[in-house]
Amino acid sequence: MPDFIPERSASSPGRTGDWDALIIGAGFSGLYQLHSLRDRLGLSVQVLEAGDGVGGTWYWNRYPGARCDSESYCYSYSFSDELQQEWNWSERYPEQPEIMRYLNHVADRFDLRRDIRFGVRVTEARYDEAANRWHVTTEAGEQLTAKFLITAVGCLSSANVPDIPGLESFTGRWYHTGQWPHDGVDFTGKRVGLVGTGSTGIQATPVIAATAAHLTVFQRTPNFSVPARNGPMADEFQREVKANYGEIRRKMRATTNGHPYSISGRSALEVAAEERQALYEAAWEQGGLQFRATFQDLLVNKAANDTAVEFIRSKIRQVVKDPAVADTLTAFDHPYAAKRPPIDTEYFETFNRDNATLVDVRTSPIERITPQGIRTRDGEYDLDIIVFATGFDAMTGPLMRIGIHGRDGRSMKDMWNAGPRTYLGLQVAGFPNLFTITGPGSPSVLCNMPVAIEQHVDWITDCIAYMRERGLERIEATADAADKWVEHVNEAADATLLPLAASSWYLGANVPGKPRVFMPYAGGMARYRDICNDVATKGYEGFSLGG
Ligand code: N01
Repeated sequence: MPDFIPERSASSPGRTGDWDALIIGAGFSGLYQLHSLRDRLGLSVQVLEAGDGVGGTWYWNRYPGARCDSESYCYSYSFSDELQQEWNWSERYPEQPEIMRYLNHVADRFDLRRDIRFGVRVTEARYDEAANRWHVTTEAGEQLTAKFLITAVGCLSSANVPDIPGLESFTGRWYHTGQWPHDGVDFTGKRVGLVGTGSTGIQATPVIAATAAHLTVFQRTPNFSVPARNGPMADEFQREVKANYGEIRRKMRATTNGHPYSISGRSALEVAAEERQALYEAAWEQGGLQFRATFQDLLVNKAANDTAVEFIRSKIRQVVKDPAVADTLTAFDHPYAAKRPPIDTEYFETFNRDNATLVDVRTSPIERITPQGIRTRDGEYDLDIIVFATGFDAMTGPLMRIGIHGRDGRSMKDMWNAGPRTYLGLQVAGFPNLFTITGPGSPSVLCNMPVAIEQHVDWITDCIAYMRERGLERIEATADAADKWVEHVNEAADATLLPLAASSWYLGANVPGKPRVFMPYAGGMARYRDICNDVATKGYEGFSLGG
C-alpha cells in the first residue's frame, strides 16, 4: 500500500470537547489509527494515552530481557514504504528500547504527537443514543465526546498480579514485569525470586541471573522453549529485505500467522523417523517461532505434536546438567504451542549456574508471601526482590477496566460475564460506532501483531470512509452476526489443539474467576482477512447501518 497522502489535517493541539473519533491507546494500533483517520480521511481525532509516551505494551514492559519474538524486519509497519526503507534494525529480534525508538520515530515522522494526550487514563465510556455520541470520562474527570470510539488498548496490557496471601507484608521490593520501573531495577548482590515461566519469565531469567546474587525461579507449568538464535542484523540481509519488502509483506499478509514463512506441507507422521529428526534439528538450529511450522499437523494432531514434545524434551535434557532439574523443566502437561510458545536465549542453560535454582510450585504450591520471601508447602525462600512474570488479564482485561456502556446503558462487563461476544473481534452488538482493534474474536495474539493491527485499522478506516460517502452516521454489529461469529470462533479453536492447554491465557484460565472461553480467532489471519473483505464488499454484511 502506498504512503497516505495527507488531504488535510483537521486535528489541532489542545482542543477539547467533541471529536469525530477518539482513540484509546498510543501503541502500534493507536498510532496507525490516528494517522489513518486524520491524514487519510481528514477527521478530527484525539488519542488518549495513560502512559507518558507512545509505545503501549512496549512502554510498560521494560523488564530485563524484554525483546520481541517476531523478527524485527517484520515486526514493523508496512503502510509506508519510505518508513520501512529508512529504518534500520540492529538485531534479528528487536529489544524493547529499539522498538520504543522505532515507535517514537513513527510518531515524529507522521507528526502524530500533536493529537495525542499523554498521562490521560480513560475510566468510562458511555454511548448516548439520542446524540449518537460516545461520552468519554478520564481519571481527572474530564469529559470528551466523539462519534466514533476506537479502543487501541492492546491484548496484553492489564497486568495480572496473583492474589497470594501476605504480599503486603513482604519487606523487600516486588515488581510485575508489565509495570516495570522506568529507571530499571538493580539486581546486583540481591536474592531474587521470579514467579512465572511464560515468554516473559523465560526472557527475564538469564538476564536477571547474570547480575543477581541468586535467582530462584518458581515454575508452576513447565514450558517449551526453542532457541531464538538472536544476533546482529547483517547489512547484506537488511539490504536484501529492503529490496524485497513488497514480496515479503505480500507473503506475510497471505500466511496463517502473519510471518514471512509458510507452514510446511508435510505431516510429522508421514516422514521416516530419521528425516523427522533431521528436520527438527534444522529448525532448532535456525531457531525462533518458525519451529512451529516444521510440520503442518503440529497444532491439529496430538500424535504429530507428541513428536515435537519429545524432540524438545531431549534437547532440554542435553542442556540441563542436573537430571532432577531437567525432569522438572520437562514435565509438560500440554501440547507444544497450545500455549503461546516462548523462544529464548540461554534460558535452560541458566539452571546450570550456581546462582540459579528452580522450584516446582506445581507439586509444592506457593502458600504465602512472608516478610522475608516466599513460602511453599515444602520450603522457605528468603528474597530481597520478587519479580512477578505472571502475565496479563489478556484480551478482555484492557477493555473491562475502562467501563464501557453501550445502548441503554448496558455494561460490556455484564454482557460478557460468560465470555466475550464480538462480531469479527471488531464490534460488539449494542455498542454502535465502537471499534475494538485486535479485540477478542480476532486473530490478534495468534498473529504477528503489526499484521493483525494494520488489517484492523485499514478495515475500520475504509468502513468509516464508506459511511461518510453515504451519509451514514451509525454502524452496529447485529446480535445474530455476533452469535454466528462466536460459534465460528469456537469451531476454529476446536479444530486445533489450542484449547487443550488447561492453564492458557488464550482461554482466560490464568485469571481466577474469568470465564473459560477461547478468545482469539484460530482460523488464521489470511482466512480472517478474506472474511472481513467479503463482509465489506457485501455492504458490511452483519452490521446494521443507519442515517
Ligand atoms: O505471561 P503468561 P507472560 N503462581 O501468562 C505463572 C506475550 N509476550 O507475561 O502456566 C505461580 O504466558 C503461569 O503459570 P501457569 C506472549 O504472547 C510476548 O510470560 O498459569 N505461577 C505462567 O508460567 C505471551 O504469551 C513477547 O501455571 C503463576 C506465568 O506465570 C504473553 O505476552 C515477550 C501464578 C505467566 O505466563 C504473556 O506472557 C513476552 C501463580 N499464582 C511476552 N500466576 C514478545 O515477543 C501465574 N503464574 C512480543
